Amino acid sequence: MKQLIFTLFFLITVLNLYAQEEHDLWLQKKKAMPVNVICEKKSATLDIATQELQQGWQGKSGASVTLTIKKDNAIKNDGFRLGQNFVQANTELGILYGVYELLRRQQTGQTIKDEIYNPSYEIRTLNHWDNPNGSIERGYAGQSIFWRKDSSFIVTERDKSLWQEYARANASIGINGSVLNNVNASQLMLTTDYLNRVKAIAEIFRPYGIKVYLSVKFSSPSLLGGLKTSDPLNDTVINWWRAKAKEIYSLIPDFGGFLVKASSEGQPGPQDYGRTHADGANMLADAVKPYGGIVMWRAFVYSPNDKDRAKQAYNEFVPLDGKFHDNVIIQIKNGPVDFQPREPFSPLFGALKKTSAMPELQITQEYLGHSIHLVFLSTMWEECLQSDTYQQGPGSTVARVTDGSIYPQTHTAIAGVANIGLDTNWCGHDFAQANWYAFGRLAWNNKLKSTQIADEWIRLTFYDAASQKNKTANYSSEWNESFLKPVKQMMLDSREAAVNYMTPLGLHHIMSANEHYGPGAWWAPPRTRADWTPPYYHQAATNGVGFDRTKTGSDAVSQYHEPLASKFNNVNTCPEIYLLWFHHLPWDYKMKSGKTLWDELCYHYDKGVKQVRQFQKVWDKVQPYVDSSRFNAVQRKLRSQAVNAILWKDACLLYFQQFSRMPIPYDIERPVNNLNDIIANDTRRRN
Ligand code: GCW
Repeated sequence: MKQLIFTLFFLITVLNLYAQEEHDLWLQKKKAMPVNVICEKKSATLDIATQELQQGWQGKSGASVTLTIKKDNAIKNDGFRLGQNFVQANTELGILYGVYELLRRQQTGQTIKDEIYNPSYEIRTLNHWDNPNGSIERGYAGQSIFWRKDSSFIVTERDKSLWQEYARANASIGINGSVLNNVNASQLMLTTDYLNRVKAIAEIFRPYGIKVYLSVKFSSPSLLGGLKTSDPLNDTVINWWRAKAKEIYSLIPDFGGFLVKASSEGQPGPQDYGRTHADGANMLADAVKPYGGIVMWRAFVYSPNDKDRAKQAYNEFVPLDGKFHDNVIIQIKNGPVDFQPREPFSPLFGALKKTSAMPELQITQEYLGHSIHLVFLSTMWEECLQSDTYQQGPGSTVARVTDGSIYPQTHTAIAGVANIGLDTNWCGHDFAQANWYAFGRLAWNNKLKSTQIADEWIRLTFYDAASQKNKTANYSSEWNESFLKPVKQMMLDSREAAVNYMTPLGLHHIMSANEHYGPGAWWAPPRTRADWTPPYYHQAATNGVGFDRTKTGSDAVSQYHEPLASKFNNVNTCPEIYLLWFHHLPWDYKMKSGKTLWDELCYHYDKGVKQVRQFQKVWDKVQPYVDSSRFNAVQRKLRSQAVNAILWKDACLLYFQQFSRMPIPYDIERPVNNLNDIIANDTRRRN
């Protein structure tokens, strides 16, 4: 009996330890060297900075590090100057960020020289699509860390410690804002119970420099306040919002502001009252202005009447350029349709010239295999941020037209839709943590390369320094060769692999309806909005496939500056990665490779599957370097990913083959699923 209890106790402790590694993200506990921290001032933020140094110092044993707050014009916002033994900044938060950078550089073996680090964006936020009942829209890692189903508003010790860990993780990568609820917002969020909980969250976040924001429902004055209208130009409505802002700021003096999804996918908005987005955004912006708040107004709008959904945000917002107040920022998804595995950048970037514009990226993998597929999204975001809009000639990248480099913006910002939930590992998939990390790093420095980000993340998350002692003398070089190198390559290839087995050559929006996980190119029940059905996007027919957005088609190409408009318009110069986004082409169209379009499509799907099969081999081989809990979890997920990749390939090839009427090249593995079965399963799952 005694033995059994002991064994159980041992097992639980070991399991907990393992879970702890998943839970600690890129902030794995390290054995620290003694360090002497010299800091003249005292504050909660500076105490954290000091403590972090003491707990994580990897430099010379007994070294002294000075933390100095001193005005320096070369340092912007919460930027900092860093040397081996000092951090200097204009603000306390700058000191904290500098400390995290110093420790990161020590832990990842990067050089530390006297250098200034300035953030690319002033506001770097996570958007949580968390509902008041604790569920998360497009969340794949458990329930909300902020809200609970039982609508109990008691703030527990567990809540507090989780929020603190979350705040610390964010601060360590420079994130400084959290929108705490879904953009499909509930008016409940503005009631006293919820606002008091927001206050409690803000108090935990404050020393880490994380401001809280809320998504608001535009019709709240009617729904909550009982007003007859929520018309943004109506005085009682204006006063209702002013009073609400006053109430919020009396609870949370550093409240960040509002995020708004309005007149979009059925959400109420100014257009319900015959007003414009500018009328709506400005009214809210004026309400928070006296307190220094901002409004992030989403440009994610489309209606079923338009012939091309991809054009609509541009059409609605460009005429309003210059009409928004200076504390409004237009939040624009990276692509013109949705967060697809690949889209060209939204043409709104580079079109707005007198309005602050901010990119919205999706960290949660709604269209990229949820928390089942291993997909490192950094390369996708890098592709978007480095896309040239040509707004002011070559070099006007999305990064530069949003970070204030091309024209002055009153505020600069970037948002990432979070993938965080109550799961022990926060993100559902251990590798999905890398996407949270990558978002923060790119928000801080939008010129960073994905290879550096992956390198840092792997070292911080998986390198077990303690194990060096138990193993060979040159464990670190062995680890670099046998773990870091192959795992990094797998991560860097993973997004292209997903594009290959899901939506190659510019295909998009052909996923299964509702849950957006598997394939669903066929889905088009009668009386469904066409722009919610895949055939609207792929346009497959016997004469070919793809959406004609050329000048003779929907003319979406003309929303881009030259020379891009002409480049996309001409089938010979359009990059093949965007081919079927911009062109409808016959199945036997000759590709650059010499293959027909049909064959090329088949080989892309096949390649995607092969890449995932390869990832499985890579992972199996690195087993000696990973704790068994994370090893097994990732191995299981890779198996599911492979099954799903094969399903995508089979479904898409068999479905499109009905139109191409051409054989699948004979050197490609034959489908193992029947199209009818796939469709039947898909339909069953949805009913
Ligand atoms: O991609 C779609 C999602 C919705 C989401 C919407 C949006 C929050 O399927 O779940 O709603 O985008 O971004 O507003």
